[in-house]
Amino acid sequence: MLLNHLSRPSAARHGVLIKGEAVAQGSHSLFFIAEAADEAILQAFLAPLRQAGNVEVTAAMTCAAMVSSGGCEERPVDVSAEVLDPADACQDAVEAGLLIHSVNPLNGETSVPDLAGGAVMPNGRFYLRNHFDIPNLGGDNYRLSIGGLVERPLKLSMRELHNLHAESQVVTLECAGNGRSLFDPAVPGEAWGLGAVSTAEWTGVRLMEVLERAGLRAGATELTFRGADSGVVDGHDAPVRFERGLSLDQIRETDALLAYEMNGETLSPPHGYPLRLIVPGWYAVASVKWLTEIVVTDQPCEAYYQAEKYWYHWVRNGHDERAQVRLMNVRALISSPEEGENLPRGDTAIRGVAWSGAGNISRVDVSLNGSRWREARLVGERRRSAWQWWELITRLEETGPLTVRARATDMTGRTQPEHAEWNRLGYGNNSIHSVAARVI
Ligand SMILES: Nc1nc2c(c(=O)[nH]1)N[C@H]1C(S)=C(S)[C@@H](COP(=O)(O)O)O[C@H]1N2
Ligand SMILES: [Mo]
Repeated sequence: MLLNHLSRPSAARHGVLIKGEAVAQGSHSLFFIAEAADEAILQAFLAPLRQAGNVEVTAAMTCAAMVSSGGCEERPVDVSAEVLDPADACQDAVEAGLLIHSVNPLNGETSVPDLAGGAVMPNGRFYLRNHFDIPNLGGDNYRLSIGGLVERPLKLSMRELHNLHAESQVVTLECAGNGRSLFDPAVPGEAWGLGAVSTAEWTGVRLMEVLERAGLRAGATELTFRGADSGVVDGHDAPVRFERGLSLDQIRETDALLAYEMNGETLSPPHGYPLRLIVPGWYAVASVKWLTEIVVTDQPCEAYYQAEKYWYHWVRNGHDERAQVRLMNVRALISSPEEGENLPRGDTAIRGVAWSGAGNISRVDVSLNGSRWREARLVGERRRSAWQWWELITRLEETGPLTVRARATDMTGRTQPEHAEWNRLGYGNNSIHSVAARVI
């Protein structure tokens, strides 16, 4: 009851705008930033919570600091010059409207109704997924080093990278854990709702171009990408770096980019400043941020986030089966109506986005209250690695509950399951999205 009361539509009905929220792990506290015309409105809205526990209201700035410290309790933070202050980074994310899951590392998702809008997400509302502290790299001293099985090891400054031919690509990034909280039974890991996905236009240099400059030596088949971030993980005494690998074939197939701009702005520190990898079509774990080093080898990468995480572990007929997490599954999300929304009778537009790592979207079908699937109209440009807008105009004749479901199919014929297959670490959940609204 209280959670429903705290939902954004319910808050809006009370004249309260919720701008961000956080739950401190291990302590039964909920923090959020809310805006209302005056404090009395806010206090009235909070009354049901006061019956269940303690409520404290403080001015917004202080409140943002509380949101930040709330997530920091368990891990002491050493704020050195080389990492971003977690409280500042969190405050920015809260103010931009991200739903904060944890503060250190900073993780926050885009709110699904916010997906409605332009072809790309504004940078501030682009979800954030970090495993460790956010490196605060200086652009002037930065060098990208390329070594291993190459003819000419390189150390490229940002100026040198900017002097190479620039390319722009609109690419959707989705966290492999997006939708994890909807798996039943529950799985460990960041409990993402459905908003760990966003789209941006990325500008930078084609990775192949840089590799050609370095010159690949005979036998070179694999690359390791090193991020500047590191930290302690379960089962390892020494801190591990964030590192991922790709084969040369995978790089050629995906046309990976070394990006320094996001939607025309210099990459921000939380999104990987000054340089990140963008691997179109792959779950975003492949798109290493704060990229400082590329090592060319003849051996597949065995780093922690390659070998121990980002594997599907299915349990099939009592046996474990595994496969590496790679291309994004096909998926549609409904951005309008939003959960719990009241729609007037008459004409309405059902809208959302759809994407797939394996190919363009060929169709999106919508079903209302379990009726037959009806094909939605695909809106805007078809881009290979970016989400596709879709819309269905329909007439709502009867009042009462309205369940909206949307299902995408891609050019390779892949479509969405009713329930995605459960796996131990909760990756790739592309179950058909369902939204419960009401016609009034
Ligand atoms: N260096 C580094 N790169 C990283 C990560 C990270 O923690 N460190 N997280 C990865 C994961 S799991 C995701 S989903 C995306 C998130 O990118 P974003 O924060 O720009 O949305 O970055 C990927 N690249
Ligand atoms: Mo992710």
